[in-house]
Amino acid sequence: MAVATRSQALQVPGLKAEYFDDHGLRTLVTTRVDSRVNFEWEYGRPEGTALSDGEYFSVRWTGILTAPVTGTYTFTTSTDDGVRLWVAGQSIIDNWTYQDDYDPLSQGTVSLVGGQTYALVMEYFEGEGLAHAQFFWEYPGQERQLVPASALTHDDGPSAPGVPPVSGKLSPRLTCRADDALGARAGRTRCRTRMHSRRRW
Ligand SMILES: [Ca+2]
Ligand SMILES: [Ca+2]
Repeated sequence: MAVATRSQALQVPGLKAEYFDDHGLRTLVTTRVDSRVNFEWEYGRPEGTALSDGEYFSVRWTGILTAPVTGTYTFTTSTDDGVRLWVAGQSIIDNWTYQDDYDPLSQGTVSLVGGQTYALVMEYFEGEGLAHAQFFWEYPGQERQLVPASALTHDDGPSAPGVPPVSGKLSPRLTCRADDALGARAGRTRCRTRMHSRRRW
């Protein structure tokens, strides 16, 4: 697959962020710029958006990632609930499922060249209850950190080339229950999933 190496000419800081008022990336209600992905929404509605509430929404971040060094990059997402990540057109993380509260990390690796820029797409959905989304990287000489705003830009245009097609398909609705001790104690519903986070090393 072609690696998207980009010109700097039309790039502006931050990621293009599209917020959808459903958990399948269909009903776009707000488009804005997010400098990076580091959100703890808890039970609330994401501030600054037209989402109806903090349940059943989704987000697509698109932009351009600048690689500081040459080497193997490990990308890690921490999300409640589902997440998909593409870098340079490659699927790095595909965990479009309801996340276990205690195991929200998804991970994947890709080799990048220092000084080059790469197309980036991160998609996320929230089902019910708590919600958060964070995006980390690590690479030779750099321990895991949030991907900083300084590494993220996007094209100031109607669409970002290199974005892979989005199916919008969601796994069958899984059973949510509040009858386990922890969920009851926390006053919240937990969603059980039979799938575990997929890790690719
Ligand atoms: Ca919620
Ligand atoms: Ca949730």
